[in-house]
Amino acid sequence: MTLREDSVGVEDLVLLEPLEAESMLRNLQLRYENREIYTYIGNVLVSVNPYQQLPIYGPELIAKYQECTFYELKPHIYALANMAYQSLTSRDRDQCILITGESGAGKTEASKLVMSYVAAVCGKGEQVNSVKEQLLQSNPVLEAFGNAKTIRNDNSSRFGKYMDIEFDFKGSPLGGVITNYLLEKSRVVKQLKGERNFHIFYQLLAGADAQLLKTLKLERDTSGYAYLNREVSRVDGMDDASNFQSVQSAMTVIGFSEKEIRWVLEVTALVLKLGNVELSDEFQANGISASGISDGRGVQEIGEMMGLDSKELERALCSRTMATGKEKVVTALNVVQAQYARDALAKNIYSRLFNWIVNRINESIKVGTGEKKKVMGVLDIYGFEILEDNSFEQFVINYCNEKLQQVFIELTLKEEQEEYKNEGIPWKKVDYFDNGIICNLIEHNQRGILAMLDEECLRPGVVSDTTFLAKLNQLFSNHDYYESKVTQNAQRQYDHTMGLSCFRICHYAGKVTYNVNSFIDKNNDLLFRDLSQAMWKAKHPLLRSLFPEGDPKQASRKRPPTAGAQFKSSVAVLMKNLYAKNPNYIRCIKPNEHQKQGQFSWELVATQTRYLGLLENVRVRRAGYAFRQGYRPFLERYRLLSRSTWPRWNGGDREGVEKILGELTTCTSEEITFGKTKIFIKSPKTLFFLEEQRRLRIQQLATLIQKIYRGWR
Ligand code: AOV
Ligand code: MG
Repeated sequence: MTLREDSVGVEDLVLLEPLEAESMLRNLQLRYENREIYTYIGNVLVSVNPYQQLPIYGPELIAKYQECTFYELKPHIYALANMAYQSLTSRDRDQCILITGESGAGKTEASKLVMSYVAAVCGKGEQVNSVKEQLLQSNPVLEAFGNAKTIRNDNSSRFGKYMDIEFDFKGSPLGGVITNYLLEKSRVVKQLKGERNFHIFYQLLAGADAQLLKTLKLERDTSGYAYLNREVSRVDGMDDASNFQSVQSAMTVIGFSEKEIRWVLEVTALVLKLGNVELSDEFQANGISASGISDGRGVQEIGEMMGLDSKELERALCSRTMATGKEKVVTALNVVQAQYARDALAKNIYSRLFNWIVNRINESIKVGTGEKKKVMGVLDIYGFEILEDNSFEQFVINYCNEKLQQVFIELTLKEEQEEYKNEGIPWKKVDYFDNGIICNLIEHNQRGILAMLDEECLRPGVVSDTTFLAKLNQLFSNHDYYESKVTQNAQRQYDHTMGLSCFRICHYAGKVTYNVNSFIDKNNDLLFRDLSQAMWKAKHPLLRSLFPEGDPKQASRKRPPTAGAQFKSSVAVLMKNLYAKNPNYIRCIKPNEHQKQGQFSWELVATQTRYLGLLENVRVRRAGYAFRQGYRPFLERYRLLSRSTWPRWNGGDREGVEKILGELTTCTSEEITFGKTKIFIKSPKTLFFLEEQRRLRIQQLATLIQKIYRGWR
């Protein structure tokens, strides 16, 4: 390991001197410019997206990293994956790999590199290989249905993913479980300028043969579909048609039957076709407009494909049944409402299809409950988001990141503490920012923002985003991490960038202003009962199974949990899962906004390092001892510096290390501490000094050898 500060900077930020935001950035930049995209903070891996294929991956390097310990070779994702896999197998500790970073920072690529590393080093044999294939092939399927081109990333994951890979006692994979979080379903019906819908739609239209298109009643041309942004249909370097073939074969490898694949494609086609259902004002009575479907053929085809009378579908789209007591009242929807209903249906069909696919994959890769398993979890989840306009989605995403930061700090500290205890070194308290108060502000069971939102959603009477906001403003008027126009006015702090319908949270990563518009609607996430009932009547087996609540027998069932409540409980499950495991972190950084190689935007990286809390991470790590290493490797490295240990040393490892340090340095016990198995060094300077001495000594030895060699000649 190169511990000197040389042309490519330090390989471990813990050794940075002086430690400031600026020196940290400079170091990352220097390394990036030298194509060194990986840097450590202790055992945390920082990865800067190279936006180019570097010759640093593949079987040969995997083999190399497999044989070495963590710090022996250059920082690399393989070293991290290796460390996790080794502690899983040899120390029998369940592991999790947490990959965070903003959109386009390289999380998904990192998760695939980890998976490919593990697949390459774990077990062999026909059975094992088939499990590996299934696990690896889940990626292209989930990416087809869950990824899309956005302004930030041509292959952006629009869902969060956590995957447990399960191993037997020998370390061979048995299977796994995938959990998905919050698919961005609004994309199904609308995309921002320059963005695309989910990849699968384009793959299907480009890759299906004429026969399949005909059966699905689709046209090849993407411009004929209202749900597909007309201005972008292709992505540079992405071959939709050939990806379509890969997705289908991946589904087959995973275990989808031919029939199931057909169902999935049919439901996908249905969503596209729904977008083309045109609604118009059909008639006006008593001054109230009602909607009707203007394109009869389209709806006829959809009905046929769904196995549902098209009149029934039309009724469900254009009217709403309300039950008041025992009576049912049917009201006609106006065009805007009917369009809303149509889009809600399309979004629901698609997001439920996505969940169904995840469940179907899980069925294939599921491991029997009886077996004792070791688990490696891989989390690839959206990073902290501050957009120009932040809504409910950003709110829950940022909440999740707030929780992850909490896990991060707590587990990093816990790990440090444990190491000190194991090594018999006294623990000193470390000061750090505890974001528990912000988590609480959001998630408190009775008084948190999510609880307030639920209360508003369930409250009878007139509720609106405004009443919700008023409630928050009142409740949190004195909260240190909550701001609103109202609290600002009270404190005479006028901030004109903040609108009336906004509230602001001071997250650990920075302040974010949320606009409450549509919070209630998005949290309710209700589909008109007419629509779910109609879907349940459809004969299409998959479509029907997606709407169990449409079963009239279920009609009186309890209201489903709100989107916020669902998200909160899935985050809680995730946290419990993570706390039970040994964490390994990959912090991904996006170097520029243009998806271009070689460009390092100082500002952009500075913001991300702040969101990721990297400086805090280094501080925690350095609060005690910046560097620690087992006695044996330390002795091997610096043996040549002392006459006592060079050229021969017959004593114990620890004594050897004591001899070297005693001869070379005048360090106090404050600076150097001897643990049970490791030497702990407080300041990087001591280490740089040793490294420099080692470099000089090697030079000296080399000259000596040359002289002897010349003498011989
Ligand atoms: P993300 O997962 O963090 O974004 P990706 O993993 O999709 O980001 O990375 C974005 C793109 O960067 C990839 O498609 C690659 O082109 C490139 N890239 C990332 N990592 C590497 C690497 N190690 N080597 C070469 N190219 C890389 V998002 O899913 O948008 O949050 O929601
Ligand atoms: Mg991704």
